[in-house]
Amino acid sequence: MQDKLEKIKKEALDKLADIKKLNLLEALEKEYLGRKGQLTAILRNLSSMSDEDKKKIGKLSNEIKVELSEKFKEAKDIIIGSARGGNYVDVSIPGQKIKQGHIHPITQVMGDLEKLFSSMGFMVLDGPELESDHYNFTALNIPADHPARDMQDTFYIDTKNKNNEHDMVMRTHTSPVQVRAMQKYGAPIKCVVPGRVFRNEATDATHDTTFYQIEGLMVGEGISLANLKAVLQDVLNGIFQEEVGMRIRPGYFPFVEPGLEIDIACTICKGAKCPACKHTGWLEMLGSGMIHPEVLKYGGVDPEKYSGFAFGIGVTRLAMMKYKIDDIRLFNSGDLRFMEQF
Ligand code: FA5
Repeated sequence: MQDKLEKIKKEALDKLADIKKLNLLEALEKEYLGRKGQLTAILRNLSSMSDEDKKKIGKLSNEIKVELSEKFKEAKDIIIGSARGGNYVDVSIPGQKIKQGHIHPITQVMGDLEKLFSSMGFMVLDGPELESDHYNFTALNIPADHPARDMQDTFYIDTKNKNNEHDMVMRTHTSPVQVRAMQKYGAPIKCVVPGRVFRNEATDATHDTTFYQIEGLMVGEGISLANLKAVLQDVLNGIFQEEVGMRIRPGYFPFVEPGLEIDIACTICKGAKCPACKHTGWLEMLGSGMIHPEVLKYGGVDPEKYSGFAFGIGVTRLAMMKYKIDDIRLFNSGDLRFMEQF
């Protein structure tokens, strides 16, 4: 019986190899696998066989049946495909839905900021994330032994300069590009610098180790804090699409004089006090001030002739306020349950 089965299989496959027409293929399939087909007849006869044969012959018959079915299907696909010029598409197969992503909420806010600043004539510039100690600190009036270095602890890279000092850092802010921009373009200048920054610090609802800032710089003759306030108020109103409460406090940054910290009214609790605003109703959003004469000099700009303001907005914090997110760490979490809401 085993030989008979192998013979049926060989015969079917030999005949199949010569078939080029669909009606002949269907007839052949019927001859072997149809209700009255040769293979079906053997399977139907299994009940009259011994237990041992039932097992052996039944298994082999089924294997041959599966193999022949597959070969018939392949041959059918080929015949149908070539009948339609080889471009056969089975429109009855359900389509595969492609999952569509979207822009990250921080990128959305950053794009809005760039548009707003561009509309006011600011250039959009870029700077390196891996920055030299010189641009990140020294050129911003923070020499090596200055205690202000402790305000922004960072990640030092394991390379050393010729004085055997670690001199490359993951930048702690976008401010290094202030000096780079002045050196490249001189004064007058109006630019913003969006980018990612890094700090070695303990995280909480409003602090992360990796976050985004946008630096702003406006240097010219007769620039004052009044210009700074007007630009920032316009941009914040533009981002939130409403009048935003802004609070200006004195703040210390060695690269500006005077220095300011600017808070916005908490959009999450509307002043009712929540963890996102550390129960104060306000959230610190940016540092700013009039550029220190030493920094202008590092940038090759004459402080006797020019003055300018600079600011560094915490864009991740701004995104928190815009989308009413009460923990900053969610933005970098990669958690799709969070991301898919935007
Ligand atoms: C600075 O980074 C200064 N470079 C800003 C500046 C620019 C001052 C130009 C003067 C002139 P500060 O460390 O305060 O300052 O950070 C600026 C903003 O970044 C903060 O107001 C806050 O919105 C955001 N920020 C600071 N640290 C974190 C953090 N760990 N996680 C998330 N956002 C932060």
